[in-house]
Amino acid sequence: MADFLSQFTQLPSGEGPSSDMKAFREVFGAAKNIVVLSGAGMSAESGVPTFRGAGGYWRTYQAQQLATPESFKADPSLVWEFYSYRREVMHSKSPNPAHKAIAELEARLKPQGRSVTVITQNIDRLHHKAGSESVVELHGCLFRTRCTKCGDITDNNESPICPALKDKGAPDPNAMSADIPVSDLPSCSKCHGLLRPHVVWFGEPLEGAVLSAVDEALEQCDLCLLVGTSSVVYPAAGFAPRLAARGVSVAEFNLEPTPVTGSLKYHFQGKCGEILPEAVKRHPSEPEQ
Ligand code: BJW
Ligand code: ZN
Repeated sequence: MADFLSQFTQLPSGEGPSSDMKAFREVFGAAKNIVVLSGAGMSAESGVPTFRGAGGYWRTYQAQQLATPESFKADPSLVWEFYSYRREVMHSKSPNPAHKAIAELEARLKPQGRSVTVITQNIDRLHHKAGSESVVELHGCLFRTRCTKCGDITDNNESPICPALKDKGAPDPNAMSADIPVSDLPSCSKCHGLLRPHVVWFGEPLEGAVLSAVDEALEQCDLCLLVGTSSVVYPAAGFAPRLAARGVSVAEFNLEPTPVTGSLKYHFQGKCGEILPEAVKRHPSEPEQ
């Protein structure tokens, strides 16, 4: 334990967030309703590429270039290749120690009358796979489709999602675009309309029910763990500063500082798969199981 704590040197007071793990552990031990707000960095150690930075390219495109309704309208085949590739990649990916620590935390705190709610920007389902039960998917899910004609939303775990996308979507910058005709792209079983991934692209509103669930979780929250997000995409980027402004302790776990770091109580720099499990392990004040 001494070795683990010694890697975090405390910043002088008044100069930004603290990295005093011992102080964080005391706040953690007393928290009743914990919110975990996660981003792509949460899944990085599972081998899932993040959005921004060097790993965020597919062919010659930055991931966020393709995550727009305009791109889908202009070239649905290209955007489906991108999402089909990401779906196929996920079949070989598993939750990492950070996902597992959060899931175990929820199960451990529940009998104590304490809650853990995950609000994730990720669409990869790894929190569910790890066993987390209370999960709000802010930006949708890679394994759900929505009909562009009738609006029907369906779970879809098919591999490949349609015959025309079999073996397509190679991420190599030299890969040729498959140019699949719309009639051969995934289609609705009810009305034959073109399906799209049930995810939230730039410029699109988040679902009302999702935002209500977020409001409720943030309202109850007395400790927030902000894990692996660059905190540049709204509305998610506003959640932690909103809590911090209310005096709620927010602890950020990231490889680097982000635009919101300065407004938070704690910042722990490093890989979340290494730091989080130690940070949320059983506190001495908790009953032994
Ligand atoms: C590690 C690690 C390790 C790595 N351990 N850490 C207010 C102000 C300004 C702009 C706006 C605003 N409100 C709305 C906007 C516009 C826009 C926006 O925010 N733009 C900004 C870029 C400026 N927002 C929207 O358009 C949103 N819609 C909206 O607000 O609608 C309003 C509306 C109302 C009524 C009618 C119409 C509209 C929608 C945003 C949707 C975002 N969608 C995407 C794609 C989802 C589908 C998919 O996955 O394909 O969501 S974009 C992409 O970014 C994805 C992510 O969820 C999201 C956030 O990225 P994330 O998770 O933070 O990843 P990275 O890669 O950026 O960061 C990884 C981090 O991990 C880094 O910090 C690393 O250091 C760290 N890390 N390894 C710990 N091992
Ligand atoms: Zn339909």
